[in-house]
Amino acid sequence: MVWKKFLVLIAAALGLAACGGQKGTVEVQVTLTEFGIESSLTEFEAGVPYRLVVTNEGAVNHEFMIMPPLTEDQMGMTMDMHELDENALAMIAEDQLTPGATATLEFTFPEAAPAGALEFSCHTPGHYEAGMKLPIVVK
Ligand SMILES: [Cu+2]
Repeated sequence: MVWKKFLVLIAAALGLAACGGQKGTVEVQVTLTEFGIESSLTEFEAGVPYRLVVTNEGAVNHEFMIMPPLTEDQMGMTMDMHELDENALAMIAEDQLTPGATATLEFTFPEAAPAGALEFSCHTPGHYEAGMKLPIVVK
């Protein structure tokens, strides 16, 4: 009798653990085009795991970055790609986002970011200036 009860408890605990892992991740659909970025979510919560499913619906390669907006000074000049990568919180490289491709990025924002602090962007030369940026907020 007692033994049976114990087994039921174990099964319940395992079931909860399995659910917890699944339930926590929030899926977000992001679409890249010439020249814009759309996202099913632009308000995020720090500490919540997100699965960003990024699709390139355009006709040329794009890349996807989560990083602070460029200043006007930075925008005028050709940015050093290495410098850009260092500023990015997360990114999907251009070779994974060829036309028609979908790439997935698992990302958890470590801390809150007020309006104007972060955006989704594409820094393939010329694309950012052409409009490939989308402001986001992290609460
Ligand atoms: Cu682009």
